[in-house]
Amino acid sequence: MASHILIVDHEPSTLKTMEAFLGRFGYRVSSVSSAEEAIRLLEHLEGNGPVNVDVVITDILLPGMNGLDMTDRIKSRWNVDVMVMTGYTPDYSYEAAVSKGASDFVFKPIQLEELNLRLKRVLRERKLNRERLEMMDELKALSITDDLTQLYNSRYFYIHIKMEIDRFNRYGHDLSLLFLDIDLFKIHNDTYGHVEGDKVLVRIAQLIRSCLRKMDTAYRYGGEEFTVILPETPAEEALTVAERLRAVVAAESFPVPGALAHLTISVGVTQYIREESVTDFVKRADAAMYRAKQAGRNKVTCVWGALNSDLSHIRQVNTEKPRAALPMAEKASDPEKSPVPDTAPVAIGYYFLENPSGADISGLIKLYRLAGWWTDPTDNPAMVSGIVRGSHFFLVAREGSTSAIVAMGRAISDRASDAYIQDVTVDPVFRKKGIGTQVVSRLVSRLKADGIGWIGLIAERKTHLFYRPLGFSPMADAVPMLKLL
Ligand code: GH3
Ligand code: MG
Ligand code: MG
Repeated sequence: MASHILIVDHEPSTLKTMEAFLGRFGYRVSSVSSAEEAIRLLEHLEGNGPVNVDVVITDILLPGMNGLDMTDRIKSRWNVDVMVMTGYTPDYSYEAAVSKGASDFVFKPIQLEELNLRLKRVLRERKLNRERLEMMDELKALSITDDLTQLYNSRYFYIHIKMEIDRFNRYGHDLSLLFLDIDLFKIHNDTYGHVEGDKVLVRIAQLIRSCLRKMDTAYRYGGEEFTVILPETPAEEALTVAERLRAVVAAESFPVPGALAHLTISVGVTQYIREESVTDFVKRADAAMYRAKQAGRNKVTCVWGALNSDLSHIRQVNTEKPRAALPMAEKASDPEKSPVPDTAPVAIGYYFLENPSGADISGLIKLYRLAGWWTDPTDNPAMVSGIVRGSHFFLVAREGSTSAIVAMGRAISDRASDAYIQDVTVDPVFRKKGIGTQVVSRLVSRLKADGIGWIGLIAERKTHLFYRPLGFSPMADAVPMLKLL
């Protein structure tokens, strides 16, 4: 069924243009000219069954109630996404829109093809969230929790991980798994007794839960072993989560009669490999955890690639001295000095694109498709060429020997002092070589040289961590957006 978009703007000409444009893409479009009318329409729909509006796109400056207050009202009552549009005004900020629950923010004058891209992203997230909620509801009916820790049990772990693997096969989103085991827990039990040991399990379960995002799920896998499923998360990001968990547990004091005990965990991290079985996936996470034990415990170890394959490589984090005085089977490496190993070095050149050739356009369409942002009828050369020309800077990375475009990123600046970097995409074959970071940092340098002081980066949430070292920080949890201060 076509997505239903409600446009709120008091300019009849804007309404007309947007209606015609979105209608061309097959959306069902309604429009009203004030916030009050929009709310009345949603109330009317509610009276007749579930509200079938998917996204409201609203101007901020409206005759009565403004767009931000309307966003607040809508988000508190209905499961409808809101995108906010605004012209240049110092009165309303991106942060203000986000704090009211807006899913995205677009500057006027609206670039229609950009609006369509952003709308697609909002709709895609919406679909994923809806599916996840439905899946969660189905599973709630089963007996799925562990009585002691109130985490999910291992039975549910296996049901859920199979579902996430199915979703991986459909959407191709990264999927990572953590395997946690309490270090030397037997000694704790032997020293303080089983009841005290149980309290530790309960507390560690709480700590795990407190470190996770909404879509992540934690399980008591066995006695003192836990697993965490991280959907839409690459191993690099899962490593960060694992390291946070490790550090939080290591910093915790566990009260025991007359004393405070300290405990640590060892964590294995791995990412799902297409086509592999659930067993292989879980085994690899367990093997990664075992390596963390071998390396001295209180460590995080990530295994990339199938075990025993040439592609498999391992990285350890946490260079803290282990608490357990056991021999180190493997030397822990310094994460700063040993980044994710590269497969083979490639020569890459970076170029600002102004007049794209036919081959360039095909390369860019390929990248947009790979990013999953681009579907018919938008992938036409004229449209892509328009995007290149309409961007403040459009940067591409070319592979040296073939000149083929393997990565891109663009900057758009709607005001003299602000710019946004977006559409940063690297061909999967060329990932993990720092190319995306180069694209972003070169765009940043050019924008700064242009005197632009505020640079935002619109990126998929899962790629945020890659750009942290460039100085970007998340602006809000709700929106995939980073701000460079
Ligand atoms: P390692 O660092 O190698 O994991 O050492 P460990 O002592 O944790 O490992 P081992 O597998 O030898 O022992 C696991 C211990 O976990 C055994 C048992 O005392 C404890 N344990 C397992 N399940 C429970 C439980 O439900 N409650 C309590 N209190 N302890 C448990
Ligand atoms: Mg164990
Ligand atoms: Mg243990």
